[in-house]
Amino acid sequence: MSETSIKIESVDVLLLDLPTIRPHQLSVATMRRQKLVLVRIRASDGIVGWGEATTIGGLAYGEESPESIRTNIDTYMTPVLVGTDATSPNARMFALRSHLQGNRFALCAIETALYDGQARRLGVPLSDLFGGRVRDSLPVAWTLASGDTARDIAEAEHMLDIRRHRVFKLKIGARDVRADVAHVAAIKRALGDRASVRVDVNQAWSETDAMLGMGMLQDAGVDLVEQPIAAHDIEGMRRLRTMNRIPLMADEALHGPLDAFRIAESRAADVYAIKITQSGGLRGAQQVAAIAESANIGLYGGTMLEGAVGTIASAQLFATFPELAWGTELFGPLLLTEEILRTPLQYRDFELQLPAGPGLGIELDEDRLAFLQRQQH
Ligand code: MUC
Ligand code: MG
Repeated sequence: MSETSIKIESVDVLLLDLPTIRPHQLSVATMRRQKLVLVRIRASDGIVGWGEATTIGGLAYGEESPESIRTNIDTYMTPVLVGTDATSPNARMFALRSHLQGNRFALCAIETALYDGQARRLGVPLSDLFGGRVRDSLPVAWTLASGDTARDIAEAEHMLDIRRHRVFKLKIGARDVRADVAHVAAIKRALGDRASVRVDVNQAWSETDAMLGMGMLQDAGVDLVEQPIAAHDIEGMRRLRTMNRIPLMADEALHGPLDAFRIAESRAADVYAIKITQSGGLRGAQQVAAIAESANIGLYGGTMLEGAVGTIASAQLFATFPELAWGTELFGPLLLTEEILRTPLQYRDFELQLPAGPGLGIELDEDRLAFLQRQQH
């Protein structure tokens, strides 16, 4: 192993609390704002790498909050990183993992920033460090989550008109099963074959709710049901999968390669929602994809509603997957009212276009970041 003289000089965590374009209702939280967690790593050769550890609804979705991520990075991770070789993300992540348990989101942000820096140093897109792209753009679903059927239909029609999305994921589980299914069925009836309609229950159903709901959703023409029951209930997911014909996608149940292996072994899902944060980083997510591919499980590129950094980091990795049958939902930046890039991400013809430049291929507007941070105080 060759040590270079290029060292990590600083690791900064920036929290950025931004309004959403409309309330975003999930069974676990209603989001009116999103708190981005950005990580910036500077190296002694002047290269700066960026990563993101954004989560949903404080502690409502996962066991790391924006504030705990910042504290844990500042207190326990930065001291392990500063002064060490900036050019080997693998060596750095190995060293970090031998100092701590868990903290998948924080580790993802650090790993992404190290890979971004190293790819910029080498002058290649980040995807090249994961074997290279098989596609230059990715289909992107949109989540209809206003909580109002007519408003959701109008929003979907608008997205179809402007050719931004033709796959819609509906957030359900907060209401009674029959009321939720009626809402979904009305949207599917209005959109017909012009769109794929899917639902995300975010673990809200019991197994009996799910037995009833999945049958009715299939009859309504819905294409996919995401995480209908509790994430830990792999046996219940296996039973639901065998008793229903509508495909079942694992989301919260997937915390990286070990879960991917366990769920594949139990045949408890048809599709995996791969998220780089939930997988503990890009390499973990690549391993989840490899397990899914070997087990004939379909892939879907998931999001934690990150801003531009986490979104494009995910896109750089997902673009290297040979099979991505269910597309992605990398729309996070479109849910926010503020732009933090010098050139916004390009969404057109129902797809997110991957940038060609080195590293993540984006340039953060640091003046804008500073302005938005000042506004919060
Ligand atoms: C989730 O559970 O999938 C992804 C899209 C969205 O609207 O919410 C997230 C979280
Ligand atoms: Mg989900």
